[in-house]
Amino acid sequence: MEYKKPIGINIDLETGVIPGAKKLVRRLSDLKGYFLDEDAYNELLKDDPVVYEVYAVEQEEKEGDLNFATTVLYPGKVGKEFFFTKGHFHSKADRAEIYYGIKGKGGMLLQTPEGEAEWIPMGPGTVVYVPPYWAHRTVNTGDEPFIFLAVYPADAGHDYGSIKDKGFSKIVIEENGEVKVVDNPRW
Ligand code: M6P
Ligand code: ZN
Repeated sequence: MEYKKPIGINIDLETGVIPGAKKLVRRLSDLKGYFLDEDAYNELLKDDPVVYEVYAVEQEEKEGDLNFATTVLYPGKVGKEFFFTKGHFHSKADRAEIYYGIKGKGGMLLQTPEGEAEWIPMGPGTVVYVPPYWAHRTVNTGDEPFIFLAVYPADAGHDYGSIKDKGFSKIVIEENGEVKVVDNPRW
């Protein structure tokens, strides 16, 4: 039997960087069609800001193994809508996931395949259990980077399809200086 080497690694709790991890950068241009306010989107696109970065340590897509990743989700809004991650179901839909808040302020939108949505506020120390079958998207509702760790089965995969097309049934906006989770008018 060949055994893999264990990994022990320190996350930089200020920046979210995992040394040696694979880095993925998502800019606003990668999120075309995701935000409601198209005029605000196109205006902001001139600068094409980085919306989030992911530092992932991933294994072969095999049952039983685990991946982990930090996400650094920058503060910002497109119109009234706070910056968010794309959001996905798992390709193997019954795979669960754990998130752990490290820095900043935000939350997670979760949704069943039938469109029942839940909002869970997150800050440093918050653990979120994403049950099997729930789509999940994180949102930065603060004014500094929102940083968190995610641990997920190596064979979970990402299914972006229906979220890309329809979004979530709820959106997270700022109105009169308040964070509000309201029905998505396009749903
Ligand atoms: C977390 C994990 C990753 C995911 C990332 C960004 O770190 O859930 O699997 O890729 O967030 O989210 P998304 O893939 O939806 O853009
Ligand atoms: Zn996931």
